[in-house]
Amino acid sequence: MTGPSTMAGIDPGGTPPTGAAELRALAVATLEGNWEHDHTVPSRTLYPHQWSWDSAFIALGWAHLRPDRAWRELRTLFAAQWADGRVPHIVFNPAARVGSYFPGPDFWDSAVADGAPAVATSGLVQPPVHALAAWLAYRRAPSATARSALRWLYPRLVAQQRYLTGARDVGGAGLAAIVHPWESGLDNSPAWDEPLAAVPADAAVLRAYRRHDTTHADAAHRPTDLDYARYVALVESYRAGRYRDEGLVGRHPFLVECPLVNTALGAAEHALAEIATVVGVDPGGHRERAGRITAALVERLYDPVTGTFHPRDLRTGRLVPARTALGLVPLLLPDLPAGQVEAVLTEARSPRFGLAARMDRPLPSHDRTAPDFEPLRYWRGPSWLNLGWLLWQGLRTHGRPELAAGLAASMTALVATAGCHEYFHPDTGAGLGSPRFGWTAALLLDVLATG
Ligand code: 2M8
Repeated sequence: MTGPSTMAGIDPGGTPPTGAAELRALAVATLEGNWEHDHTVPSRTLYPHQWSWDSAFIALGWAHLRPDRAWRELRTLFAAQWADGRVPHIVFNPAARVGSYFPGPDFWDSAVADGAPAVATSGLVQPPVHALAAWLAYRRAPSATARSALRWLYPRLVAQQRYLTGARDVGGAGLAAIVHPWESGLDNSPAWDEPLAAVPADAAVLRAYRRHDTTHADAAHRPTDLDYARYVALVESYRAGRYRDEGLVGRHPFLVECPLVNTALGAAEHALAEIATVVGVDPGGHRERAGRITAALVERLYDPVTGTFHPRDLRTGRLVPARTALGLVPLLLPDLPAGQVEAVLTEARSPRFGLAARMDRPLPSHDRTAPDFEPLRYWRGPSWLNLGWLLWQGLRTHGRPELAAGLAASMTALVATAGCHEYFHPDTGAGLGSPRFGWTAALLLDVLATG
């Protein structure tokens, strides 16, 4: 692995800059420092392999800078796609130090599955934001090379959708179910507490393994040992069935329909309709599927009583009561009905999330008025740029430029004050988690370039 590099005299670990040009240079230096021959690591310390949704966001950042790397990033990820269409959430770099991440390739043992690629991967997925990222990357930097990359990606993105709406439609209503909190990307969100409580595990499981995250990050910011034991137990359950999805009901203890995963699924069909037009395919089927996903999302995950979206626990049939930032993400869907658009905007502007044309504090990942809001623990309160970016896209899609500008200013200020951290304190804006974090840099570049 190469060490962090610097560009334009900017040290990604040094004092954060304030001007737009300096900020851009910091983001560029961060991406350059995390580039690893054919992909970008989220972080050199905590996450030394390729992560699926990180790569989608990161590709969008590269499109502003080195479009060749945007397409390389996505090609590397999709080269590890499984025969059933799933895009693994981690693609392991064989050159990375053995033991540099837990759970590593031995633990996942992807070779037990039929149709896994030659390279070692995890067996889970992450939110399918890749079609959207590929489409936006193309729009930001259209070229013949980009068109040919889209032609290569298109059937693979379609296969990804087919997997999620086929094998993963456990609830039978046209939405994808997740089998692990890691599949949501918001691993430790309070949204998963209730469904996770049903997963049998005790912290002793961890004595058989060694966590690495708490060596690189403050344990008080990371999931508890008991939650981590449940994460491990869930992987063991899925792996024991060789990562097959048939008959998950009854044998797998965590099955949830997540608003973010399913918003990404719908947004992907909208993006695929655009990509289809570029590559010369009829976009009609994608538009129809997008409409069906949005309708199912509203029908199954919107609660008219709370006025926001919640995950649905398929084992109990109930919506999970926690009001997290997951509830705001459906605004990304261009065909979200007006009633839900207004409801999400009301939720976002409430004291729970504080969205405003002039924001006094960053967007939190969880309801800041909730008793289980934790400003330091990851995904349970801190502010993340990818959640901000998804909401920012939604605000622009639904014609709310003042709110979009307020959110963009808040995200920019976070990096200007603290640097390209993984996440930020939701009150003070202090940088938390890993420094020099890939998607923070990439999405900042997109916000700065798009205004
Ligand atoms: C975090 O997840 C990994 C497991 O996949 C971890 O905690 O070790 C999450 O923030 C996830 O959304 C992200 O993709 C990953 C890499 O940045 O880190």
